[in-house]
Formats: sequence, structure tokens, C-alpha cells
Amino acid sequence: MPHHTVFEAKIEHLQILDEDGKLDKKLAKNTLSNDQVIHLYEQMRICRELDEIAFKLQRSGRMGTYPQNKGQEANAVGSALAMVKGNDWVVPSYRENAALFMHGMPMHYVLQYWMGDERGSKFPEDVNITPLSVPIGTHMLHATGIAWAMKQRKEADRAVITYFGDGATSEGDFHNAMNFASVMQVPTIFYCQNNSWAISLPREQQMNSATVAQKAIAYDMPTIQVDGNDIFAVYKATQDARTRAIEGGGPSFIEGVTYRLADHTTADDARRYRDQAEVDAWVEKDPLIRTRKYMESIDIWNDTKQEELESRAKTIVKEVLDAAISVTTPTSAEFFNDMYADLPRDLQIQRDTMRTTSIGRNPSQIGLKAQAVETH
Ligand SMILES: Cc1ncc(C[n+]2csc(CCOP(=O)(O)OP(=O)(O)O)c2C)c(N)n1
Ligand SMILES: [Mg+2]
Repeated sequence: MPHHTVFEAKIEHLQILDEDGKLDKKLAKNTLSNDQVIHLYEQMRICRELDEIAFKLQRSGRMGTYPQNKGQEANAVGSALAMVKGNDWVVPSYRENAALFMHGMPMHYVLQYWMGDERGSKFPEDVNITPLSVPIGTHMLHATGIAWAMKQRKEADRAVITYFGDGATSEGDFHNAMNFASVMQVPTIFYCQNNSWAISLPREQQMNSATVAQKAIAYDMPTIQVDGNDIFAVYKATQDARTRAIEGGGPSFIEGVTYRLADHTTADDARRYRDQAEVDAWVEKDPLIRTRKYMESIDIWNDTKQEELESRAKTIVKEVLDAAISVTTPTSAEFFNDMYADLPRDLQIQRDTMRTTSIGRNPSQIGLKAQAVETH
């Protein structure tokens, strides 16, 4: 048979809790307990409070920029719960705050980081999280590398999860990380938060595949698309992927279909490129709303509990804010401190003079020609 099919593939989509807060009991079996649902809901609510405060910090000139998580929180909390805190590693991008907090990152670090303080990336020793990665896609390689180290060391009960956006899957680094993870069969879980936008670029203009999940098929990786605003589906997919990883089944891919309800960052105005109708439709699918509806439908939540949570969230975030703004102001020399154990000579000069070495070489770059000529 010279002409025959050598490979066929399909992508499954998983939703367990729908937009109206209705649970598929059969699919929900062996997933989240009621206490866990409440816990995840609380984490999402507290995180959203932090989002609001960070936004205000930026608008009042106390923070450079900030990427809101609003609308995407279920991806972070559902997957973070399926990973083992202090044992597994979390390799983040910048839109999964709740996962970081659940894995032990002190909350004020995230504010400190976005306020431009390098110390916001120096997590306590026992926290298995790498620094936030704003360069798109570069950190996925680290996730593959950490998992490869685990495999080399025969640490069979450990896995790594890395988060990234749909836009990141159009980057070369993504494919390098996926290929290597697959060839070496390392325990990495690739979690894509597909929010349909890479800043102002809609998904269909940056990739021509019907799903993001199908990209993993090229690497022969188990892959699934889930409703990313459904904590049950996110949790189940991540738990399955982790079980596979620690049983030697290699890497997995999860596409969480979600939406950012806020701007890309505080430096962006999404009204310039997306329709309000699209945003409104996604407000209806908000993970907080549907989780609350579900909890109320089974009588484990009510208005009193909601009020109590809202006031607790305010108190927690107020403390986080106080911690973030009360740290001593970093000196400008500090941003040279973290990259090298021994600072190269060039950078030592930059630190001591607060001038780049390129000024000496090409003064016209910053309009210092006259001054430079005088010194020659
Ligand atoms: C290597 C690199 N290229 C470009 C940018 C500029 N940039 C910042 S965020 C972003 C879009 C990322 O979109 P996506 O991966 O979907 O993540 P999202 O922000 O939607 O969560 C781009 C292009 C960057 N930070 N790093
Ligand atoms: Mg995106």
C-alpha cells in the first residue's frame, strides 16, 4: 500500500463546570473536594483584589507597569493545586500570580517586582519558583532544563510546570523547549493560557492552527484543551499530566482557553483593538462568578461568607501593600548584583560610574560628543 495514512490525531476539549456554574458530576469524580473548591475560590478572589491594588499603584505613579490577571485566575489556581508545593517546580511567565502564592511566594514580592525592585525576584530558598519571565518564551527552556535535571538525578516523584501565553507558542524557544522535553522524555507540564490575544494581535493572526493544543502533537506529547475558566477541568488535566510525568510518561501539554478581562498591561488600552461585545461575552464566563454560583447551588457558600471573604481579601492585600511600600528603596547599584557571581570588569565600571561603556566608545549615541571630545 504505497499511499496510506501514517498518523491521525484529534484534540479533546474538557469542561466540567460550565459558565452557569453547573457541574458535570461524572467528570468531576475524584477531582476537587468542597473544601478545595472554597480554597481555590478564595485564592482567586484575593488575587483579584491584589490586581486592583496593583492597577491603582501604577495609576498613581508608584509602579512602572503591571499585567493584570483578571479573568484568567482559574488556570493558575487549578493547576497550582495539582502540583506539589516545595517539591515540584513552577516556572512562570507573568500572568499566574495565584499559582505563585499557592507555591509559597510571599505576595508582596510580586508588587516589589513590578515596582522595579530586583529583590522582588529573590524568593526564599525553600520556594521552588523561578523569577517572573517577561521575555516571551525564554523560560520554557528553563522548565525543560529543570525537569531534565530531575530525570538525571532520578528524582522520580518530581515534576515542573511552566506557564505561558498563546503568543509564546509562536516563538522559537517554545519549540526548542517542547522538542527537547519530548526527546528526553522529561517531566515538564507545558501550560498555555490561551487568552486569544498577544497584546493587540489576535490569535488567528499569529498562528494558523485551530487549537494551540495541537502544536504538541508534533512532539508526540499527550495534549488537551480545557476550559481555562473552569477550576475542575484545569485541576483534572494538570493532575493527569503530573501523574504521567512522575510515572515516567514524559511531558504533557495543556491549553487553557481563557480571556484577560483587563488590558494587556497598564501600559495598554485594549479598547483600541478589541470589541466591547467580546469582553462582555467573556465577563459572563468569569471563573469567579461561575465558581460562586456552583458553591451557592450546593449550599457551601452564601452572601455572609462572600462579605467576610471580601473584607479578608482587603485586609490581606492592605498588609501586602504595606510590606511592598515599606521596604528600603534599592540603590541603583543593586541592579548589577544578581546576574553574575563575579561582576565582569565592564559592568563593574558601569556600576561605579553609572555610565555605560558604550558612551566612551560612541559618545554620539547619547549626545555626549562634546563632553567626550574634551576628555580626549
Ligand atoms: C521575546 C519577546 N518578544 C516580544 C516581547 C513583547 N511582548 C510582551 S508581552 C507580548 C505578548 C505575549 O502574548 P501571550 O504570549 O499570548 O501572553 P499574554 O500577554 O496574552 O498573557 C509581547 C509580544 C517580549 N516581552 N519578549
Ligand atoms: Mg495571550
